[in-house]
Amino acid sequence: MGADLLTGFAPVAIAVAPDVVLLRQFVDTQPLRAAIGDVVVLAPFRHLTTPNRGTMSVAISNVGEQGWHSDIKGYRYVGVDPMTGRTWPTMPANFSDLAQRAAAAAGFLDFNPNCCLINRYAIGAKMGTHRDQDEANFSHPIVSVSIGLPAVFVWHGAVRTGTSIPVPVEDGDILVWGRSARLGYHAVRALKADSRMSVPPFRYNLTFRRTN
Ligand code: MD3
Ligand code: FE
Repeated sequence: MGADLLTGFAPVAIAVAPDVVLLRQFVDTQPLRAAIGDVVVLAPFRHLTTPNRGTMSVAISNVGEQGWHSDIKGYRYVGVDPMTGRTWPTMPANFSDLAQRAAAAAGFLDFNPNCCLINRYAIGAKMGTHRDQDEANFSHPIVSVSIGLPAVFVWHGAVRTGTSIPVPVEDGDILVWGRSARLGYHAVRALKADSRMSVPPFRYNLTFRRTN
């Protein structure tokens, strides 16, 4: 495989577990940050309420035909943003192109996501162990792009309490998982302050999915 045109680094695909592929330093995130800044004017970041009446430490927004939402009624996808009453912003072309390209590099051809959840982690924010199961079709992979401060993903696999594999991820890293790993349990550890990229002190994650 040749040097990556965007980053100048040789792309390296690492198998974290069966059907879980990490693409380190796959993308220059600067254009992605610009696109995030544009879309959150239309669909602002918000801290959602969970069915057990907690508040998520991660702030979220969405782009695409559908958006992931949570309130006391449960987790689900919605075509209209409950905060604004408008449809979600159109998925930027550089988002969908990247998701398709990363999925293909990880061995998942023809991925065509219809939504992208944008997560924003401030220092201390975390995501507890869960699996992505609110979609109507699990035959599609998921592509996750890390932007900004480094974090530690944790892969548990088929059993919530199973052996955990910590995966440190940095700006520009992409994780792709599907097939036997599609319903695997995973988490993100509490974000720590890090001198590598302190302004702004956030980690963003783009999670591309096909819901149908
Ligand atoms: C695969 N968000 O929004 S990576 C979600 O970083 C969500 O914000 C993560 O999980 C985030 O539902 C996206 C998901 C993940 C985490 C750890 C893993 C996938 C993994 C470890 C190994 C393999
Ligand atoms: Fe998840």
